[in-house]
Amino acid sequence: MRLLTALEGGFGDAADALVIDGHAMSREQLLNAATALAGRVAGAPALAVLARPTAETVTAVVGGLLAGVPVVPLPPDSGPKEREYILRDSGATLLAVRPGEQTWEGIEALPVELTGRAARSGGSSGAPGSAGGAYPEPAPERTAFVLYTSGTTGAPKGALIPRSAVAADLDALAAAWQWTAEDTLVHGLPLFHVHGLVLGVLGALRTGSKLVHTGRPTPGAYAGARGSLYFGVPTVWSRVAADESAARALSGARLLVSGSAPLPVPVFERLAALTGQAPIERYGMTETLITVSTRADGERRPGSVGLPVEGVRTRLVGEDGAPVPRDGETVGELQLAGPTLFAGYLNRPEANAESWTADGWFRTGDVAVIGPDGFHRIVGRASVDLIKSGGYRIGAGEVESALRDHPAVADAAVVGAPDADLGQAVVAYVIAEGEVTGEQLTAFVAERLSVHKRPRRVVLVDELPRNAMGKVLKKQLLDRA
Ligand code: MCA
Ligand code: AMP
Repeated sequence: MRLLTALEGGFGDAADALVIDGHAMSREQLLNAATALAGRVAGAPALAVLARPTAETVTAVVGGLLAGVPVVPLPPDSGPKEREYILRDSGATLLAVRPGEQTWEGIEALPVELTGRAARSGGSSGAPGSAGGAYPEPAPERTAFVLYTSGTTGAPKGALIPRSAVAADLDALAAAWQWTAEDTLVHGLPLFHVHGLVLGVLGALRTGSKLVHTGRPTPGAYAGARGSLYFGVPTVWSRVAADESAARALSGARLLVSGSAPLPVPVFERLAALTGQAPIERYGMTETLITVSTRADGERRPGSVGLPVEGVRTRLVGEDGAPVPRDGETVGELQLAGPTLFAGYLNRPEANAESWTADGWFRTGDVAVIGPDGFHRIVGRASVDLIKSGGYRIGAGEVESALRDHPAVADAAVVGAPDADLGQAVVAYVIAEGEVTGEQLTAFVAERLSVHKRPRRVVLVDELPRNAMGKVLKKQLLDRA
């Protein structure tokens, strides 16, 4: 079975089957343009895509997938430090861009044309391997994506996501959410993460639902889109809930789905009151895709992410390594197994060894509780050094290292402080040894890494609290923040 089952007919088509930031495409137009692109990337070790929310990005991603070439989405605002690392580590030789756009030294620009000749009329696209020009389906174990995601320290790690994991996850979510070709999916999430790209684009191309990408995930854009199925991170939902008329405009939707970070209970309740329906909350990770969710036909409990999706198994393990009872009270580290899991981190044998238990379970690093009824509640993260801000995963170590690159910074410690809008906000405590302002340091990080990794607040201090071993006491900093 093909990964993008709905791309090649059988699900009907429409001139506006996909609307990406105002640009409408039929599925046939997408298939033609992507097939033409696939002919130019086939055989490349990896295809990087400058992942702005555009029709070109969607075309490039689909082209890479058709050709069986691993796709490496590059955050469009990533600065040189992050960008150079991702391009080098992934081994990408091509970067999909808009026609006429320049790339950086060391990587070849691949302009994405939105017009392509018919893919299924006699092989005119030049794609090898089958009659009609369509590509043979690559093996399910082949890598669909290399998705870069932050760890507690160091540069981001490239998670290798097999095609089979994407297919298994989308099918499990379609079952949990009764997601079909009758739906119109609406969201405005970035296209370089699982949420916006795998669920938010490939989901539509597998289920056959229409897709409206709003460019930005603003309450007004969601309200105006008239969809049946909406995706958002909690920051998006809390902004919708604060905008009464936008929230009421969603009352005709079938399902509002939240994920990527904990949905605060007051936001859940306000959304339910204003739209007439309780949101679905689901839990996931770049490395595992979406593994636990409440169901369209089941209970939607505030503060809970529900039950494992089809094929996924979960367990809780205590600090001593022993199993934790499913009593709704005892916390443990959540571990996962199943067909939606990644194949490992690229070029990171140590991280791979640390991530898996001897008996083959993936350690999420999330702390959870499971009730006797099987409902899962995510309590927090085991490490203070992984921050979730606006649904983005940000490693404290990566931001600290960028700050230390500034000539006026002697040392820095970064924490995620509670924030009503973003869930957590990146706050940096910095020991400066020269003249520098917080704004300058914020801009420095935004330029070198990604804008969303920048500190929202910089506190200049004379010293950092440390324990006897010299380790910074982040809990103390959090109390101050
Ligand atoms: C601000 N800006 C700056 C600076 N400060 N630019 C340069 N330098 C600066 N110092 C600009 C930004 O570029 C942006 O411009 C604008 O100001 C606003 O920035 P920001 O405050 O970051 O945006 P926001 O509106 O507050 O963002 C909130 C958001 C965003 C829209 C909710 O955080 C977001 O899209 N989150 C989604 C993250 C996500 O998809 N995570 C999924 C991970 P401009 O407006 O021009 O861009 S996958 C996952 O977690 C798993 C699998 C799961 O479970 O889903
Ligand atoms: P990422 O790698 O960006 O996909 O981030 C994955 C992390 O996001 C998980 O390990 C969790 O800490 C967090 N996360 C995702 N969904 C939820 C949720 N519904 N509730 C709480 N945390 C979540």
